[in-house]
Amino acid sequence: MTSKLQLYSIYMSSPCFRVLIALNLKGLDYEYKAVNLFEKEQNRPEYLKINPLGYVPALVDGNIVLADSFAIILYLEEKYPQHPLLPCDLVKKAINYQVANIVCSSIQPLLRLPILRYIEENVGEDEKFQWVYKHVAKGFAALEILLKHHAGKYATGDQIYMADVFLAPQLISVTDRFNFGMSEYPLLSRLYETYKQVPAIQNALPQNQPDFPGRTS
Ligand SMILES: N[C@@H](CCC(=O)N[C@@H](CS)C(=O)NCC(=O)O)C(=O)O
Repeated sequence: MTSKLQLYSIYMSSPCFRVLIALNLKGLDYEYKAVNLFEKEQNRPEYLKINPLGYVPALVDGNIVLADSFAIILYLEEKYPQHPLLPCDLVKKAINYQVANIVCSSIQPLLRLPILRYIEENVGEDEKFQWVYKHVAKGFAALEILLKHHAGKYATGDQIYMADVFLAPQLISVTDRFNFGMSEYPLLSRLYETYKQVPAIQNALPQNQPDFPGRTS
């Protein structure tokens, strides 16, 4: 008997959001294991055995334990080939890696809660927002240029791929959390509107997760 996948996650994390979208697109059933970052559950010894870095998401698949959304999504792609998240075309595949990596190494890490809390407490609230806007604007401007020659209905064509899996949570989280204006990014704005209609993305939204505050089931 194969055991169900387990996803260690918190509702408000965009890296967790990425993995949820991938699981949904591939139609994989999973058990949601909430890790409360506000209670510092990520630093408890039992969680550090799963991810020694103390970050969510982490995925358990039988005796395989994996952390980091990029690694988890590539693993899911190879193990569960249904609904491919990477195109066959070499260039389009590389663009998918590039977009995913821009999001997960040049935008999202700069917006982590401990960093923003540090700036707010040691420098000021205005500076915190300036920091967010500066780094999001730099990343989005690059993505807007990069995707100009690749986008179709989705980021790299007419199918939803890994680039979208990383982009959708980033677009949704900066608009919801920081009220970031998208008017200078027409292509990303169009993708944002498209993503909001995709069931696999809707189901992965923070407010649809079992640990979202106020949810009873
Ligand atoms: N590169 C990692 C980043 C994961 C990450 O930043 N997780 C944050 C939540 S969004 C976290 O667990 N933070 C806990 C902490 O800062 O102690 C990935 O893509 O999975």
